[in-house]
Amino acid sequence: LDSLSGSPGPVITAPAKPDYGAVRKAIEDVLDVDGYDDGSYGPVLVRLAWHSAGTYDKASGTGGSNGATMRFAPESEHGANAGLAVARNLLEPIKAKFPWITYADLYTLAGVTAIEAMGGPTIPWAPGRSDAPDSTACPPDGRLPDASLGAAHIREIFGRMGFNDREIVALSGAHTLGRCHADRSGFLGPWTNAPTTFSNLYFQELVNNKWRKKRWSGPVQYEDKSGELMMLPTDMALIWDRKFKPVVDEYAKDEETFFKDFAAAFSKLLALGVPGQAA
Ligand code: DDH
Repeated sequence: LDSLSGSPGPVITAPAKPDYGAVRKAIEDVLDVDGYDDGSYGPVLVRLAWHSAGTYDKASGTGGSNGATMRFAPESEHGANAGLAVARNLLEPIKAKFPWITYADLYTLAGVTAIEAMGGPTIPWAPGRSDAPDSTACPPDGRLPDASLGAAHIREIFGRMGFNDREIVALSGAHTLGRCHADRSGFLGPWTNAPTTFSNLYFQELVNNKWRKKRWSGPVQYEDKSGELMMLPTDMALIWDRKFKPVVDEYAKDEETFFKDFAAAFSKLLALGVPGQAA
């Protein structure tokens, strides 16, 4: 189109065989940084992938990772996305080095690469996303879950994307990674004592630890006896709901099944609304 209109816009030609392995390697190389959180950008990259995809609405086919609309306001400024500029900015030099990859593919591939690098399962991932040119396709605010609510809200949010109870619990296991930041979400602290290792520890903590309301001036959250570990109200909903709870128990005992189910559910999440990858 540029040549037709006569304007010398940038022309980015995809290589004959795009080397996604090289992109993965570049992502791995920026993960570990002493002094950032628990020493890894892995968790925040996983959150970026999830928030870019978790806006999907099955009924209308809107939202989802295709388009990488989180680059634009208003989506970049949605409350749920506070702090994710850290992850997007981290990926900018990689986008500059591999200009043929779309932001939408890069954001999702970064989440997959981070999970695998942190010891998680192999996540089936395929390219094919394109980048929206502007904010027109940004989803409305409110499509991502509200941590202060309960099981009905969780089912409504994930049901809209097309997930069942078992998939919801599996996906929630991502909270084995990372932490809450007071200046991003208002909540504070990690869910596990190994927040840069992908494992079933989150489920073990939910089931085997004792949780009580934290006494503080912040939003309602739960803490264990040590005061070091936390759970959100939506995390507690997984053990308070009689349909979610047996799945939590199962994953707490059986990490292999959790890994298998998580890989399938996370892969499905990243494929929602992507042309040719419809779940
Ligand atoms: Fe989450 N999450 N998440 N989450 N999430 C937060 C952090 C991280 C909810 C709320 C929060 C998923 C589901 C839910 C990750 C991955 C996933 C924080 C803290 C809040 C709040 C943000 C901050 O302060 O920095 C709620 C509510 C739900 C829900 O299901 C009801 C899912 C499905 C995933 C996924 O990846 C599949 C990760 C990783 C983090 C840690 C980020 C970090 O910087 O560390």
